[in-house]
Amino acid sequence: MKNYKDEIKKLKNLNCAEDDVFFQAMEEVLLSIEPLISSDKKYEKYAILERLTCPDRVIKFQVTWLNDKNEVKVNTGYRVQFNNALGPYKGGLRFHPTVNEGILKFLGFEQILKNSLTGLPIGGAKGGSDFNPKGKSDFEVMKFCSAFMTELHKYIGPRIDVPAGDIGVGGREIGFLFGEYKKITSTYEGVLTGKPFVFGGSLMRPEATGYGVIYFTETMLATEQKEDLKGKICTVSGAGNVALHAIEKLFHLGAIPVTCTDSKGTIYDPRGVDIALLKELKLERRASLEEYTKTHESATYIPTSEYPEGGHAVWAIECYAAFPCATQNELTELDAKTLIKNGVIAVAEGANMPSTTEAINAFLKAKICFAPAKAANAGGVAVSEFEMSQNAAMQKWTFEKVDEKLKQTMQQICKRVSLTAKDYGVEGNYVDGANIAGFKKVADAMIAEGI
Ligand code: NDP
Ligand code: 2IT
Repeated sequence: MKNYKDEIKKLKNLNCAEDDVFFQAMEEVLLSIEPLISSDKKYEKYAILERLTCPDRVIKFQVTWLNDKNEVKVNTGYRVQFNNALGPYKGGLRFHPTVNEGILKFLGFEQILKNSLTGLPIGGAKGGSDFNPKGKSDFEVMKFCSAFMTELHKYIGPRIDVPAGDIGVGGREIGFLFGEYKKITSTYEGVLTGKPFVFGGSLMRPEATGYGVIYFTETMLATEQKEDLKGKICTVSGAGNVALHAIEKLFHLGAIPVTCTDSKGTIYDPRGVDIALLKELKLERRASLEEYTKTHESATYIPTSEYPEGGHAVWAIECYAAFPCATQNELTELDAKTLIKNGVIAVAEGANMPSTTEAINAFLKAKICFAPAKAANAGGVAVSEFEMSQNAAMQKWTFEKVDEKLKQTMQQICKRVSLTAKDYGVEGNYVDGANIAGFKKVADAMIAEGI
């Protein structure tokens, strides 16, 4: 390859790589894998970079549904089937007003390498819609999900593409989507994961991503010979599925998680976040975090609008370990510098790409133990694959069995990432380790499968 950096610029200009967040995710990977690409001509010969940075296909469709006032509403639906070298396309669906093709390409691209790191037979995909579930009645969400599946069902199947949840898509939405798929196809099969337990869901899938992040962090801290989380102050962003369960597992280990956030503000509760109240507010009532302080005078609520441009209140709180679990680019360079100044030891990403490129570089330069999303949050998709296995075999595993397998998976990912970093001369750099290990497996499969 003549000039690697020029080649990256060229990839940015391909029509399949037009979006900022997608390029951010892609550039990080391409820079990490340079030593591998330069050392073996086969990747260039088989045009792996060009093939891996362009989705196999992008499906885009109209979703038309009726709201409770019988008004016609129109949204856009997507499924980005990125790469199936290792197994059926696999990845979540996001329902959020910001969803567009670029965001789903970034998420789908990350998913390929994340799924590869799990060691399980799953390819990478992502989908969703610009539909906003907030403020909608259950019947409106149901009608939207039915309309969405009317189109999506043509492209998915248990051996083809298996969607799951992500932001705005939890057990309720997966249930409605599954019901519609079943009705249209007259089949009862594991075409979606994250299903409620009563009809084919796996125990522990709701907990898996958050618990997995903490299992990964424990292993990383031990590998890097740092103190464990017991008794340590931790900060967490987000108040959804991933954040809630990361907070829960931190409590199990004797840590003290003191924050959570939603799109409107941050809660800082120095006594430790009240997990029961958080579940009630966010899972049952879908309410704003502002309500937390009504019953908890010890806590402070800081509205997002009150914090200076370029920084976030949650990352200004002193902590041993920080866990960004809300959304992409929510932790900036300014936030990273504040965390470092305040003595943070570890940062583990529960959300997908929550740290900006500049923030990651600051962490790496300061030798913070930094666990990138594609390694740290792979527990969710790993348990999704366990759900696929259970469905295919018509079995139900116990909570303990799934938890043990999740723990082992996270430990194995951590070990593999850390060893790969060492092998490539970047010991302690889990970003490069994850990118190289994830890429190598997919690329080698693509070469073996021919063009
Ligand atoms: P949820 O929808 O359950 O929760 C999302 C949380 O993030 C909410 O607290 C929400 O606030 C907040 N949030 C969403 N968008 C924004 C935004 N633009 N600005 C500020 N806050 C925002 O989603 P999950 O917990 O499932 O997902 C969180 C992250 O984890 C995402 O990056 C997702 O891709 C990633 N992830 C999820 C997995 C899973 O299994 N669910 C697996 C691996 C990664 P509000 O309540 O106000 O909307
Ligand atoms: O980003 C992710 O890994 C997810 N949203 C979960 C994907 C899955 O298929 O369980």
